[in-house]
Amino acid sequence: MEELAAEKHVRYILSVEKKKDSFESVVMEHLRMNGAYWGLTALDILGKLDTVDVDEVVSWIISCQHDSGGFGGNVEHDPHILYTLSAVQVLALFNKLDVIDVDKLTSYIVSLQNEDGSFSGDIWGEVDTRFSYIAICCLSILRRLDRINVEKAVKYIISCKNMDGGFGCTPGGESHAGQIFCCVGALAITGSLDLIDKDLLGWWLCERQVKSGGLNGRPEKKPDVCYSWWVLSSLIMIDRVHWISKEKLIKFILDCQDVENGGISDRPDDAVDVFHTYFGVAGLSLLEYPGLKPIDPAYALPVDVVNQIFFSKTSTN
Ligand code: GRG
Ligand code: ZN
Repeated sequence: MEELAAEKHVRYILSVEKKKDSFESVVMEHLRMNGAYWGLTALDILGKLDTVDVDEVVSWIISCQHDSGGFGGNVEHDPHILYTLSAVQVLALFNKLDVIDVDKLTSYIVSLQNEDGSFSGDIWGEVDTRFSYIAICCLSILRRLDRINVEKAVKYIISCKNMDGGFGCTPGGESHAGQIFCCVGALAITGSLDLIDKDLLGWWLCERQVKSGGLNGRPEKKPDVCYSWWVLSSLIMIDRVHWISKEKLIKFILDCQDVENGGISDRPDDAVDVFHTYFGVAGLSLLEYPGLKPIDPAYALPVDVVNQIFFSKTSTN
């Protein structure tokens, strides 16, 4: 079996960051905040975050915060809750959460909660369980969960639960592994996992493993490395990870590497990108692949970063 080409992946991630005029960077312009989270978290799991200029990243993040408190995907881009979580996560990686205006950020997220407990992604109002997860994850990291109505937020998430045990983006929406990660993650963070039928959901999730060892996101779909995150983290949170073959999944992820130039793709022989490189490395971390830092399945941050947020002596509430 191939081994993890860790050094090559580090070099690939650093090169994408430097090539700001490349095709991938131009396409990703509006997603730069998410890209920063994917690349930097992967570097941290690989033990190489110290190769990054912290001050440069932090001042760029600060320049993406708006008066409303929310963050844009890049300088002068509109704020959205999707980029706001990435900004908070990157600052957490560097232990720099104190550089931002937490009250303003908190009030931005609080303003996005709707009467039924759901969350909108920005002022335009689209509702999705992705945004419920993001709001809950962000506020938990900032230790401000008490500022929203958690009970209603949880009730809304449960209203998106389907007969097959999975979750969709709104009530009645088809079960999808990405939405399941969001709903299970939000329920884990709020201590509400007892509201899930773990055997039923575990059954749906473990059926996502296909012959090649990879996982898909819905029945009849192709396997894709990013589901090594969405499905696997959910299985871990509900304590059913032993229902899939870890060895076969490790092999599938390793088969998606570009062992010459670094990077990981969605499936073997496709072109690599930072998104799948991150989810491949994060998936291997969840699978306890040697040499990688462990990652927390609910917060999607390295375990030592999460511990530093919640157990450091200097942090106050
Ligand atoms: C901190 C990890 C982290 C996430 C933040 C944005 C977000 C919260 C979660 C996104 C969850 C989600 C919906 C993921 C799915 C992404 C994806 C691969 C969508 C493609 O779906 P389809 O159905 O593709 O078009 P398939 O794989 O079914 O062909
Ligand atoms: Zn994918």
